[in-house]
Amino acid sequence: MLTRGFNQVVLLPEDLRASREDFEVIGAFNPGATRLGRDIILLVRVAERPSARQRDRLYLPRYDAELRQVVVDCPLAKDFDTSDPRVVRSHVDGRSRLTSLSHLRVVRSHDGHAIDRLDEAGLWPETPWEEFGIEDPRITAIGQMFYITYVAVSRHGVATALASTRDFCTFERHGIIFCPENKDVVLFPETIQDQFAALHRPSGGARFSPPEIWLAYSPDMRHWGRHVRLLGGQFDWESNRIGPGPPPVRLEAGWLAIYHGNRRPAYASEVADYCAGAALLDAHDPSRIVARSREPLLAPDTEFERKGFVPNVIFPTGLVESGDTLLLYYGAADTSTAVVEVSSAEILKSLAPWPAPS
Ligand code: MAN
Repeated sequence: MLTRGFNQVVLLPEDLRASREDFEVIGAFNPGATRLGRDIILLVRVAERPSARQRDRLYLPRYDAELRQVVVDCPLAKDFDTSDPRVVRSHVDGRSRLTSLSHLRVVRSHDGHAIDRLDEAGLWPETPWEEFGIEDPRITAIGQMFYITYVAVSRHGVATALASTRDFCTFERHGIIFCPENKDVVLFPETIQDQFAALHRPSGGARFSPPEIWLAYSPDMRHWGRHVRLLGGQFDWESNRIGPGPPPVRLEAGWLAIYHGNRRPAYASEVADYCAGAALLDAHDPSRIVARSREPLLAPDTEFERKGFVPNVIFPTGLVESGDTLLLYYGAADTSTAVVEVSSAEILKSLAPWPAPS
């Protein structure tokens, strides 16, 4: 485990006003991060839900692309499995719904810690593929452009879409780039042998799909191929789920890719800890792993990581270099945005050579 530098919450749900009077903000978390001029920009996932409560009903928000507005469905609670606070599953037709609806909001900071401005700008659900919200953005700067990969959730599944911006005031959408089930797609900030490269996490829960991170290439960022399996959940702390965190960052030693791991639950309704780990990938051929974490780099520890909408979650999504230090942004307990200062040298020192010598 790393010695943590300055580690703090930078944004809480109560810092944001809900988009409607009958909604409440329950999460401001899992942010993309980048530098723009002198500022650090965070593109934060804001999760909202109806504030109405009635014991026998659920209040499930969704964006209706035909009506072009958010609507709330109120089915009977007894018809759903409600053991996971994030998602409920119908006993009637087996379909799943999210309990909140997320959009993405721009936040600015001059030092990466204090929030100076909460902008109105951002990305909101707009298409049928975003019916249950847009989540967990990652930002990659390439040339003058910032590319944003984000998770688009709908009745058709969990997909990844691409958007771009120059200024974080206006955004251009480029549609779905990885079809369901695929999320946690992160773009490398440089081309590799003249191709764009991405890490992605296909088919989380399908019968023959263990938790794995894959690598893919593209000539234009829209069409992806040359898929290769990069790494799987090898250790207990990453035995259930594993997925890319922030976009990889180029160090002298190679590509540093921070990811999340989630342990297999001990009982059906448990959501076990989400921790952060890292891998060092070869600079010229990122399909080659040089070293990786055997133990979590960061595990839930502070009160704000241990308590919240989903307790015991560290979900890293943004990374900004600041000299030899890295500012690592993460969602804490699916509730707030936190930052921790970590030294890249210390991360590298913590990694074990891979494949492990026999
Ligand atoms: C899933 C997604 C994330 C969330 C984690 C932890 O991967 O819902 O958005 O942060 O679980 O709950």
